[in-house]
Amino acid sequence: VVCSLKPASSSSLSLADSAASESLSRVGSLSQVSGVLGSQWGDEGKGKLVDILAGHFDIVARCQGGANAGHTIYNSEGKKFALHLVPSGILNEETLCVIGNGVVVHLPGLFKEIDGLEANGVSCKGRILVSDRAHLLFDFHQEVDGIREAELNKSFIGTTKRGIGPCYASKMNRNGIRVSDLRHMDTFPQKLHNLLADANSRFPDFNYTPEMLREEVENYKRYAERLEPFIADTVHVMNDSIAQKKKILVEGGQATMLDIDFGTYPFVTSSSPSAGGICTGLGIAPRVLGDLIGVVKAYTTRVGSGPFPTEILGQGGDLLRFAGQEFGTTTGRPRRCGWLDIVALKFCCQINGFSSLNLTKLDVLSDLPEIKLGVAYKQVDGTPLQSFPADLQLLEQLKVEYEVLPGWQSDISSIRNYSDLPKAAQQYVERIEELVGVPIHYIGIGPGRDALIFK
Ligand code: 2SA
Ligand code: GDP
Ligand code: MG
Repeated sequence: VVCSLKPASSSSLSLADSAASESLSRVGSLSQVSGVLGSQWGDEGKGKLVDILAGHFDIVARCQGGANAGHTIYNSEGKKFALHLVPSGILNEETLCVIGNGVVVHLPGLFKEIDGLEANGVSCKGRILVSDRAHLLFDFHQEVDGIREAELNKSFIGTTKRGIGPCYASKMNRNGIRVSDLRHMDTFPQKLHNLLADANSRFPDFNYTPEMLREEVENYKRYAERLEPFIADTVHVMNDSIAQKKKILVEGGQATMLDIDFGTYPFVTSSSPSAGGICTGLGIAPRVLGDLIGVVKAYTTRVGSGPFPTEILGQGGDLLRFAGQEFGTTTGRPRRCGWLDIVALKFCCQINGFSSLNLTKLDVLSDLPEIKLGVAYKQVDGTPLQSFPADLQLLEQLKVEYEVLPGWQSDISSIRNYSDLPKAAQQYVERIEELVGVPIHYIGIGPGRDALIFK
């Protein structure tokens, strides 16, 4: 039963002294190339951890996705920033932020984000590199995203309508346009015409006009000029930095359960948010990858359609949504809420080989008298499932077996040492570790920068 939950506060500021030395040794010992990846259906709080760790890394790099991502972070004064394309290392002045070849880049959106950061005192000049191999996401990709969703009618995916699927489709169709093409404005109009004519032939609701092409070419002449100082051969930058022993933190967007291969297809995004996407999206070798931290909410949320075995429908879900302020960072959509799904989490740990986990939003569960963990899946005939199934019909029908743990029913948001957490909260954390077989090294107890317990 979920009852009388309060909304989370965002009052935390800088790292508390008691936790500081512990945090420094833990964070300092992270591998030269480390990663922070989502291990549910997104919005686990990846941005917050990346922002906290950024000070210990020379580079923070995005490898996949685009402005569908919404990463919320707070600076030391408690000011809120919602990032979409710019990596969450941007608030740390010393960090170089790389947008890798695997990312799809909507230039007007990127410039708007940079302008917003600059207006709030965050200097971006010389601190952001955009891969010359990254694909450009045009306004028409966003329009097509909407048209496709409408065509799907009741089976719509629930995309962010940021044009992500259509842009990756252009990439795979091999008629996409890349950042490096902006350096050849003589051939750019023909390439864009081919792309728009292709969409025009496929979608009756898409009205391509010569005026549209003319306007967009003029826009992109200006964008090309503005982007020039940001453009880099980021594959070279990444590998050269590795050779120079610089430290790199990779920031995942979305999560493994939304992965084009491993997620609940077709209710997924169009990129690879799991570990494999790091190599393809940045051009770095698998052998250089070290620590990968899986970020997991103490419960589960999902935004958009698709199976969600541990979903809490009705009032229980509403209360969790209110307590956790579960609304999309990019679209503002209410997120569906449910219990922590251990079967899905184990599947994610397997695929990514996480070295540790960051359990986030433990504070949101603080008022519950009891908390459930989804520990096993059974088919309707009672046969247990060995792993997270591919079959969507099976996923919709299966029964989840729950373990019920006692709640702690006290405010934990100002606790900074693991041993000070109520016994029931420790029991919850340790039971998850035991079931999943991966240590939880970081525990989130609030949205602020210092609201992190190092275990
Ligand atoms: P898309 O737009 O093609 O990538 O959508 C496909 C599916 O992927 C989901 N998706 C996300 N899920 C959670 N968070 C995301 N980012 C935003 C946030 C979402 C928002 O941080 O809150 O604001 O609504 C994200 N991006 C993509 C999407 O819901 C579809 O299920
Ligand atoms: P991301 O996409 O994984 O970076 O996550 P989002 O930023 O979309 O959503 C996570 C939300 O939870 C943000 O509003 C964060 O500020 C907030 N958050 C992160 N960690 C915690 C935590 O431990 N407790 C609470 N209450 N909020 C958190
Ligand atoms: Mg998000």
